[in-house]
Amino acid sequence: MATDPNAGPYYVNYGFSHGQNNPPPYSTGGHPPPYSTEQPPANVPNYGPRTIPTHHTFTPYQPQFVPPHTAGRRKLCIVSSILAVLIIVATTGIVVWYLLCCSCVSCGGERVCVSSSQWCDSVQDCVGGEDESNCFRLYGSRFVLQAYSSKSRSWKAVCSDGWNTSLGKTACEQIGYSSDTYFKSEYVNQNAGGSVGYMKLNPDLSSSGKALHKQLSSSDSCSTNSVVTLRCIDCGTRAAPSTRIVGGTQATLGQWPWQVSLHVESRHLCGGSIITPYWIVTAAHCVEKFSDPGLWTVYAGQLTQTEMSWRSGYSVSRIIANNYNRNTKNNDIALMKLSTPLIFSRTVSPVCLPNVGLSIDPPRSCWISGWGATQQGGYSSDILMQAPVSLIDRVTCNAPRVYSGQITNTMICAGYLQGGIDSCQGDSGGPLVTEESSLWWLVGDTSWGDGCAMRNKPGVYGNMTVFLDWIYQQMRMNNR
Ligand code: 4AZ
Repeated sequence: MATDPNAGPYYVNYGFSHGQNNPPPYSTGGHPPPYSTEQPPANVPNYGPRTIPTHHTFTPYQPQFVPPHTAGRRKLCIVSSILAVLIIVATTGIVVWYLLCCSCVSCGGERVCVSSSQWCDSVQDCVGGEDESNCFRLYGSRFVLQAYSSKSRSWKAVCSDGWNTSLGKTACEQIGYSSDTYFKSEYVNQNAGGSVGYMKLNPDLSSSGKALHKQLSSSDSCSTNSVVTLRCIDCGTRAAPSTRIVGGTQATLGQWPWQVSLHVESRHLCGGSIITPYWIVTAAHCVEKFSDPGLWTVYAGQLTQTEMSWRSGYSVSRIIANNYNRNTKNNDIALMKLSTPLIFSRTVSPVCLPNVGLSIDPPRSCWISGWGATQQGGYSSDILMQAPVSLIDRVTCNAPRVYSGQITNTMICAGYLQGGIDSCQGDSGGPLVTEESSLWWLVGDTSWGDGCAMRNKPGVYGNMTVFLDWIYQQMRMNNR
């Protein structure tokens, strides 16, 4: 990590947002209407201004003489007008119907159109079942449990009436966690839910053996007026006392208990973050050349590389890289699954994944940590280093003199435009975290940058918020 204790923060305040209202799987979004109403057809009659006679003689009961070709033209005119009106009405109707009812979202990789009203309706429409597999999510810093309502095509907080630990464990499994890490369910005032209306457990006892989502119905009332907050894992806390730091400094043991060092052939290559006892988040570019899990050893709970050299680490059973593009550096995230679970302690514990609805907007202050180089082109550090960085909004980071349009929505910039403090070679895959509501959240994974700590070249990190659905999907699909 390249650091300069004298460099100060640079703040620019623009928001960046979650796709928090999308239906469960990835929405293809913004469909243009299938019909354009902009240009009328060329044969539509002309309704331009006509001259209206102001003085005329009215003769009652005297049929006027109309030449035969004029009568035919008038008829044609009336028929065309009626046709034009019908076409406009029909087109408008189709567009309204399309927008209200059938905005399509795709099934996994297939190009099947399943309406958002078919997601989580207990009927499998996608061959892979994607439309029924992502029906619960955790919202905001309080972890409010939300279920997707196919009826209202929106996410609703789950009413706490009738809730219990067993249901909490089931909901955690549906999200992607193991019931082994279940921490707690609590109840909070409905306003914390960030949604209107509820999903409520059916009082009907016959439904209790069914899948959890089938036991819920959308409702306007909830007798306790409280909703479920669900903690699937005790994440984001650290036992170590935090010290005050200006610029980059050496970390102390337990300060970043989710930080791991990833080794190939006994050498530190990349960093990573613990999210569960089995799963590590890292960068896809770290595993691009070394995709065989057998090559890697994971070290947790150690402060120095020297100590790792004589201790044993954890072996890796699976590596799953996202759809990484080495040219654009898009989707630079990967997951490693350990062969044996980590034992959590004062020095080894998970960071929280950023829930939907969590406000983490620039210029929020965050922290980076790692054993990477302490200067551009230099050696990696023996001791774990840490530095404070500020999130930089995408517009600023895409400016011509910064990254000139290279920053996509799968990336976040953090650091300082004046340079001085940054991540560097060897920090890749490691955490960019922030503290909110007394918990630490994973905002990004160290990805790339033009050099280290240079002016107008801040660090670029994978945007964890947009990878959330992918991470949970992988954890659900690879839970054995
Ligand atoms: C790297 O090569 C790397 N300054 C990581 C972070 C940054 C640059 C390079 C950001 O691992």
